[in-house]
Amino acid sequence: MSDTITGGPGLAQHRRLLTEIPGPRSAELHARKTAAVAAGVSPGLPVYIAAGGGGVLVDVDGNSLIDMGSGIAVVSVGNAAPAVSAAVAEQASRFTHTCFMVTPYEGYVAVSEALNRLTPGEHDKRSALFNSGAEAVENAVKIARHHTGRDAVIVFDHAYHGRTNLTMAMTAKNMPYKHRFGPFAGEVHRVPMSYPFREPAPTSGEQAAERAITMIDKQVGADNVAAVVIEPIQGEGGFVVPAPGFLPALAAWCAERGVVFVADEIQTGFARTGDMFACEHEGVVPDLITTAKGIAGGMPLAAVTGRAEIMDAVHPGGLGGTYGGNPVACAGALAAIATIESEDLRGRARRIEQIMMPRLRALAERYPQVGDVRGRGAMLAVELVRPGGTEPDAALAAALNAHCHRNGVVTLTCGTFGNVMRFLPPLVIPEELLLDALDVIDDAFATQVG
Ligand code: PLZ
Repeated sequence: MSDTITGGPGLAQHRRLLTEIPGPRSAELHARKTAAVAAGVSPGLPVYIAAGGGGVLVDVDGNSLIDMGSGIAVVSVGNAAPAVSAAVAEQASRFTHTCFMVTPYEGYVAVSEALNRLTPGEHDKRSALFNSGAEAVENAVKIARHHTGRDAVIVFDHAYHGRTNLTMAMTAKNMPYKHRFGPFAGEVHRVPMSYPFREPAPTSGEQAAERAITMIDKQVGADNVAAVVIEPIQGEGGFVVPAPGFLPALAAWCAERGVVFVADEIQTGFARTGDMFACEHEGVVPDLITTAKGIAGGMPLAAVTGRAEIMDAVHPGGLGGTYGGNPVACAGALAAIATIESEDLRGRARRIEQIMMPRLRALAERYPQVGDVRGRGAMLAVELVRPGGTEPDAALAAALNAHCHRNGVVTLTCGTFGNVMRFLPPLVIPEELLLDALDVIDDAFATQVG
């Protein structure tokens, strides 16, 4: 059955377990994986997938699992979304590659036009396309340095920007991302984030911005700073939502000091938080914005979009790559973007928040181990602590996560301290499935909280 099954929203939208998780066929594949694939590439839940669609993943044993991770915020339009699959198949049958730097094609231009139209701000914009989020971040830094003639890059505590050498330097967390992979790129400076739950005393967004800016001024010097790079809501670092006012104050300081303000919306972008981009929530208009993940319904594509005068500062030939803006990925992106707009997936993300938030808050009332409930739209999390304080409880997060997995709900953890359970369902997930996943999460607390 799993050999012939096709995906998409036509898949039965239910949770159904036929075997234990992982099942025997997954276990067999995992033994092959262990013998063939580098140990450093390590799946969090080794069930091998045969098909996906709507809000489910069907594994090679025929189990149907609820997808609460979207492959880390990628398949927001659903897995194997019909419009994406059709556009990809159609493009793949015409041509799969020319290299845009050799002989160009319309899809790349059309994706750039869409990005210029959809990203915050009415100013003249340009885009450049790449393959991965890390590559987009690298290029945003290249462009900001070229434009300003300055070297320093400012990043934040708990930040995640990728696994390449420069983006490892920009990422905060040592294990597993950086440990023994140095030396790292220079001129990357880290300053404190606004992390309301972990402030020793109540700190407004403006105060937190002032704290960061003072550190930049004193330790780096504004005139040496090319870019401030920030995730409007931090992803891997723990779904940290900065206090209101933090992002606008940083953006205003950047504008005053000629620093390029880069919003890394690789995880938050494309309707995930209920707005097309998370920056819009506070009316922040970044100079450059990096996107990937949700842009193309699962096809590898990433972009830098920004002010024309900054983007166009780079000399012809200064930006590129063999595969960046691959025509098949661009076809997927155009279909995904059309779906986000026509199906009002922003509205769907808000609805998911309306359904999930009260349930997560109820958990916080029942269990003192839930220290914080936060996020926006379909990017929500609970932070787990020892009762009565803020001491992180990563073991509890792992136990809750494992309970969900055993019971057919694909959940993810995150956070500097590994103590955050995060929820990133496809925006098209049917409501009954979401409610079923919430019941499993409730059950995880009932059975795992000691
Ligand atoms: N910036 C904000 O979230 C990718 C990482 C998974 P790539 N996040 C998932 C892992 O463990 O590797 C991410 C992100 C933000 C940049 C990136 C990097 O995007 O497409 O993984 O390179």
